Amino acid sequence: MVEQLGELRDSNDAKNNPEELRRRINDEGYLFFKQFLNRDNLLELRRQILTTLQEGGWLTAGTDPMDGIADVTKRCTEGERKYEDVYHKVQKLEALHRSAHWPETLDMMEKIMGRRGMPVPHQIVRLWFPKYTQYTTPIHQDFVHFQGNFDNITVWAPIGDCPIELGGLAVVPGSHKVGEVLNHGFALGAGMLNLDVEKEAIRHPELTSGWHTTNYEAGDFLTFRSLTVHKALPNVTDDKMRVSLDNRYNPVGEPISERMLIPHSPVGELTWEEIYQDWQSDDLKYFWRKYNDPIMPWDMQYSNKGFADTVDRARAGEAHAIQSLKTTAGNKSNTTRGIMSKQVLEEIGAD
Ligand SMILES: O=C(O)CCC(=O)C(=O)O
Ligand SMILES: [Fe+2]
Repeated sequence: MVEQLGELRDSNDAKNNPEELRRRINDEGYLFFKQFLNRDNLLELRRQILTTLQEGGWLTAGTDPMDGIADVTKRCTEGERKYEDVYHKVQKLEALHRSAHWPETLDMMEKIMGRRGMPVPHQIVRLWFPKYTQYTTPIHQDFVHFQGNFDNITVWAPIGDCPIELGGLAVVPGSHKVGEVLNHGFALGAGMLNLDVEKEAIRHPELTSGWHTTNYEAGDFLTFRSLTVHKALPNVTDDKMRVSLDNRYNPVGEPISERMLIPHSPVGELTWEEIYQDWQSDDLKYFWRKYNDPIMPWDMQYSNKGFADTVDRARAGEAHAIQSLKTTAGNKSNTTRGIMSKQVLEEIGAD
C-alpha cells in the first residue's frame, strides 16, 4: 500500500514575525521554509561533499559529482566500517562546519527561541545510497540521540534537490505535544532506535495526524523540536545519493550533552584536531568554548534499552536484529556490547 503523505506547511509568510513562528512551532512541532538558505552556499557545500564522495569511489566514474550518481556496488551506511573513511573526509570539510553558522539560520533560530541558539558542534551529514532501504532512518524523537534539554532544535536541510523518492524527512505534526520521551526499541537504520507510532498513539492521540513531507529543493529548510516524531523516507531511486545536513541549536545557557561537543563518528575515532588539519581559517575552531553552556553527562538509558531490545529480538530470530549484533560484534569487539553481541550470536547459533 502506498503511504499517504501530507504536505508540509510553508512558513515563509511568517518568517519576519517571531511571535507567529513561535506559535506555529509550539502548535505543530515544526517549521518549514521553502527556498530559505542561500543557494550558492548550499550548492558549493554540495560540490565539496560530492567531490569527496567521487574521490572516495562512491560515485560512478566519469559522472559529474553534482549529479550524485552512486556506484551501488559501494553501498554502505552509518555504523559500518567501510562508511567511515569517506565520511571522515566529509567531516573534515571546513564548509560543512561553517554551514551551522550561516547567518540566515542563526537569525531564524534567534527568532524561534527568543534568544541566541548555539550551533551544536556534533554536526551530521547523511550520505544515503539508493535502494539500501532497510537502513532508512527509523521513526524517532531526536532527544534520545542528542539529549541536553527539550528546547534544543534540529535543522534538517537537503544538500541539493530531494524529491520524495530520494528519501527526505517526514514529520508527524503536533507529535511533540506528547510532552515526553516515548518508548524507543530497536530498528536497523541510522540511530538504531525506533518508536512504534501506532502503539504509542493508543496513549497519545497527538500521534495520529499522519506523516507530512514535501518534494524538497536545494535551499529548503525544515526545523523541529526535540520531541517531534520524525523519520526518513526510503531512497528508492535507481542510482542517486541522498545528501543532507542535520544541524542542531542549543538555546544559549541551557545544558548541552557532553557528546554534542565531540565530532560525529558512528564507528571510528575522529578528533577536532584531525578535522581542523587543513582549514583555512581559525575563527570557528572550538567556537563553543566561548558560550559556556552547562555540560551534562551522556545518559545511556535509551541506547541501553535499544540494545536490550536488539538482544531480545535476535533471540526471537529477527533477521535485522541478528544482523545488527553481527555488525556490533565485528566493529566493537573490545567493548562490553561487542562481547555481549558475540555471546548472544553464539548462543543462538548465528555466529
Ligand atoms: O536524514 C536522515 O536520514 C535522518 C535525519 C534526522 O533524523 C534528523 O535530522 O533529526
Ligand atoms: Fe532525527
